[in-house]
Amino acid sequence: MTEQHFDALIVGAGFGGIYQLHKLLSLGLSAKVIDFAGDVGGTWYWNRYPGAMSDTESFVYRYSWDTEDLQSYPWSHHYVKQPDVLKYLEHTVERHGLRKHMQFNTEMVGADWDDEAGVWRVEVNTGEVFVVKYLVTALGLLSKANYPDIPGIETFQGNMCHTAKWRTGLQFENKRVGVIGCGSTGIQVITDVASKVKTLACFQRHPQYSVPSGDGPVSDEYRDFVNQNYTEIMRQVRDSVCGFGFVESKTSFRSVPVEEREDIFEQLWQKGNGFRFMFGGFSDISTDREANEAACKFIRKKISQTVKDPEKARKLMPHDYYARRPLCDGGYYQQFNRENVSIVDLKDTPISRITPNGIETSDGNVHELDVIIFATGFDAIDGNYNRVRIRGRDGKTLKQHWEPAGPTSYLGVFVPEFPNLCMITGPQGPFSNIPPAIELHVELISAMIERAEQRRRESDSPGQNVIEALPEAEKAWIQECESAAEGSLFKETASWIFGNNVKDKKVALRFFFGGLAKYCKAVQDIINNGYRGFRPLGGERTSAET
Ligand code: NA7
Repeated sequence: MTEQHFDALIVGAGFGGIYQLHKLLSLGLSAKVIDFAGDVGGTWYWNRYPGAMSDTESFVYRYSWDTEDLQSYPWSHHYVKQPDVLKYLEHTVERHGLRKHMQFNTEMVGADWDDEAGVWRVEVNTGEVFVVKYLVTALGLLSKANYPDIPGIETFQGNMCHTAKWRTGLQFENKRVGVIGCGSTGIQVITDVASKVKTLACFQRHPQYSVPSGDGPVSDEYRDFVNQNYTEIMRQVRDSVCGFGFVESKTSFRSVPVEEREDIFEQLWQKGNGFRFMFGGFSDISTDREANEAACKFIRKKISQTVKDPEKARKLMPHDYYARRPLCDGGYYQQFNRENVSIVDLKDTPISRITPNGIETSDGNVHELDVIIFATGFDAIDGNYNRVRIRGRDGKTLKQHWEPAGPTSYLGVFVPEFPNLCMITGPQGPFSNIPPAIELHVELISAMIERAEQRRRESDSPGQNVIEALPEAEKAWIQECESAAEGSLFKETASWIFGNNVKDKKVALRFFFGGLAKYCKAVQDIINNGYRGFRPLGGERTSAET
């Protein structure tokens, strides 16, 4: 068993791990990134399914900290597709000389805190053990694939693939293809493959509301404008609620005259983007039932205008709240005008089993297929944490800590009794565009580590210089998250955000819904108040003593 010693081990080589590595190296620390994958990319390494793209616009789906790169790195369209994002992350790693600090095909299997030595001992699948002061987990919000539990799945004689573990080279052209799931991923796959396959059967349990993405090539003038305003754009992102690069509306639905409301929805529809549609025209689509229903009605109208077959249109129309993570697409509903594309409404005829030839529904019909694509989502947020042993002070595992109430944290980053464990986008982090949320976490973690290291150098009791959230701080943050979600229709709508999508998973609030600006302010307040909520570092006085 080989031991490797570093100041920090970072688990995950996606957006979070890459930036964290860069930050820690620039602080003069020794650090290593490991990843189960064969190369960099995180989510974007695995999700290579046809049509995969970010639903955040290109200009804000990137790091803000490398100004020169921000202004010079090319992007051709308003949305970046999976190969573009992967290339961008590879480019960032090369540009900053990070690859030599990374080790791939290496999976964390367990991590134990050694309280006496003040280190984490991290076991990986290669037999090595990493002994580090800081363990930073950049495991990704959406990385553990959720496979459906359908009887007979193992008997299927065609090809099966989950979108989040896409096998490049999987042949679907001119084949009979079935897609299970119509969330963000399902609609992207369906939109992309519909014209390439022989037949496409879309197995849909709950239809979702989707609006156009508004994708298209970027003009030189647009790019010049963005470049000239990048500093202000990135400042606004942090000062906004969702960080999608537009200003959220402060206008309530009811304050707008009835005859003007439809125009606003139409403008949002034309402009594109799911988050803009939900938050850019009215302030209360996700909180006011009447406003929400008006948005639903508008989208349903668009579905009925787009989809020519009234029966297909009926099946595609959602009737629950518009309160899941908002979707956008590049022509999803239009695909159902193709003769070869059908929709199987699983509310009418649930799947009974998978047979060697296809999928059998409760009406006895076997939908014959050559390929089944599972677009069935993720065991999100805590899924990746619960499958490994992470043992903190006194031998308690993170899983045990989270068992009673669901996954909790202080600021989405720190957990009491787990010293020097720092999670990038852990549970109860901001519900927003992901890169800015990641940056905020990396910057907070780096500042905390820098402070602990400084104290360690100054103090004669280095073992005590650990970053550790206090239990009361975690409780207070849970409370903050609860209040921020108060009145949100998201809370009344089942989705992966609360863990409803995975059998036996604890249903709990997994995000801070207060927005990026409030999150930044909360962090700043904590720092300004003597790092409130953290165990004092060795030699420091507690707030009760000062
Ligand atoms: P989602 O949004 O969790 O969607 C998963 C879809 O799969 C959804 O339509 C589910 O239906 C469906 N599903 C899951 N299990 C089954 C079974 N057993 N049978 C039929 N249908 C099933 O995951 P995505 O990957 O699309 O998107 C996740 C996030 O990634 C997205 O929000 C973006 O942030 C990127 P249900 O609605 O549960 O009835």
